[in-house]
Formats: sequence, structure tokens, C-alpha cells
Amino acid sequence: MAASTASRLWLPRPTASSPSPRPPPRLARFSPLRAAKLESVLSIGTHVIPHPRKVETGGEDAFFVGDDGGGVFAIADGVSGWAEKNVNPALFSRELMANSSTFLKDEEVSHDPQILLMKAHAATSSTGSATAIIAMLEKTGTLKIASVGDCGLKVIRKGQVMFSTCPQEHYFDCPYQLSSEAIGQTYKDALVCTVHLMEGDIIVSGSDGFFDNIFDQEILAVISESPGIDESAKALAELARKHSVDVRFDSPYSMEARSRGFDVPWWKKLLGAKLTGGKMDDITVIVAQVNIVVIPDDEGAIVEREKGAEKVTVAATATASAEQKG
Ligand SMILES: [Mn+2]
Repeated sequence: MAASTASRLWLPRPTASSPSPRPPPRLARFSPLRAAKLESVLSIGTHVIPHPRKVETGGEDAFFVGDDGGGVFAIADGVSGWAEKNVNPALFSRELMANSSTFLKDEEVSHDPQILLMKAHAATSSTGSATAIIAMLEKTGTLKIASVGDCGLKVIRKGQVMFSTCPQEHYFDCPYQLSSEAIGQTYKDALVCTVHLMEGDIIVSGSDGFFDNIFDQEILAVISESPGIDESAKALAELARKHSVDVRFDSPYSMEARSRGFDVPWWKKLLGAKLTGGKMDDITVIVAQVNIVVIPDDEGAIVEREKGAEKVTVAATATASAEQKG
């Protein structure tokens, strides 16, 4: 918190009620709280529901969750078109996620999700392609995101969506993708964003099978009704799955299709029909909540996490900075 000019110029005015002109005790300098650090960490819940016809194989989405920095998660969605070429589309997405997990602590990656995508992609040996998103929270509360294709991520603050990634695509239903073939995209094509998060912020991330089948208002409602992140992830995935098999549901997917000129034949339109329905797909949902934890200082002062502790620390820091500048 920056001290304002006014507060820097403020001098105590002695009044009749002032007991003495002694300056206030400079608690901040000596309080163990001043040296303690506040760090942002994620609690992460996940839920996966494979495409109804891919339940036995587990589907072609893959993900990983790690505790590097303030927390890391990633999702990859294997492009299903490879099945027509007798290639299992799950192999590439799984390998991409396994590689991402392996290279997480690599010095060259240095907490940069775009570099992690580069290394993970370069190390794949499977044939195939996948969309992918990686999000890393720094302990300072900065969320770094790199995404290729149409996996998505939203940040919810105080019951509202305050940030959303944009899908990247060549044309409708053909997303940007990291590929074993030279024709695909690379880490250089990634959408790269940085979002500054606050305590209590909720991140909802998922594969296209999730966001194609659920509206923001539904996500907000489920989050507000769920007791925790695990329950949120499960309830969100189940609602998206329900919509995905409902041919009458006017999903984000069918609305998008109509806006691109896809619809029922003209004679059905004359009868009032329109293209509706969810999109059957693998559904991966990751829900993460930002928590602030108090880290004891190097001198071994033990600071218990309790209500009001942060307020004290913040106030102490502000006092100290005002003193130093004044
Ligand atoms: Mn998908």
C-alpha cells in the first residue's frame, strides 16, 4: 500500500486530551508479523467425464496438477480426428501432460508456462495433436497462463466472471493445436496472459467439452452452491455432461454454430426449428481457489494463521513505509 502525500505530511497535533508528545510506539519495526510473508497458494479440485462412447478408454483429455510455486495445473485435449488415421488421439495429449509435469522444475522453464509448453511439445514422440492450457500461480498472486487452442480458463471474483481466455481457431470446430506434424501450431502461437489474483478468487478451467456445454451464469450458480472446490468441479462437470447429451439444450456450442451459418435445413427453419443440442465430448474441469497463507519469517517467529492477522501485517507494513519515506 503506497502512503499518500497527505499521510506523509501528517504531524500529530497536541491537544488537551493528548497525554504526552511521545511518538506512537513503532510496533512495525519489531513485530514478528512485519517480517512474515503472505503467499498465494491454490487449492485445486478436478473432475473428468469422458465422452459417452469413450468411457472404457478414459477419453482423450489429459491433465496434471502440481504444487510448484503457488500451484500449477494444465489440460490437454487430444484432437479426435486422428482416430480416422488409426492413431489413438489420447497418446499425444497424455504425453504432452506427462512432459509438462516432468519439465515443471526445469531451470529453463523458470515458471513460464509458454516455455513449459515449448519443452513439453518438443519432447513428444507420439503422433497426434492436442489443444493445451497451462496456468501457474506465483506466490505473489500473479497467475501466468499459456494456451494453444480452445481449452479455457475463467477467473471468478465476488460472484462475477472477471477474466476469460479467448479460444483460438482456424475455423469453426478446428482449434489451434500443438502437433506431431510441422503443419500444427507451436508455443509461439500461444495466447499468453497474466492475471493478478486476490484471496478468494476462483479459477475455473476446462477442455472445450466443458465450455461448449455450460454458460457462465450456470458456472457462477454451481460455484455459489457448492461447499468446496472438489464438489464444484464434480457438479460443473456433471451439469456440462447433462447438457452435452441433451439434443434440445440450446448450448453455447449450438449458438456458436448458428452464428457461423450452420443450422437445420431451410424447410425445417420455416417450421420454426433450429440447430440445438449440446456437444458430446470429453469433459475436464479444474476448479482452483486462491488462498493466502502467512509464512513465518527467517528468525523463526511463529505466526499463527488467524482472522485479523493479515490486517495487522498490512497495517504494519504501511506504517513502516510511511515512516521510512517521511
Ligand atoms: Mn474436446
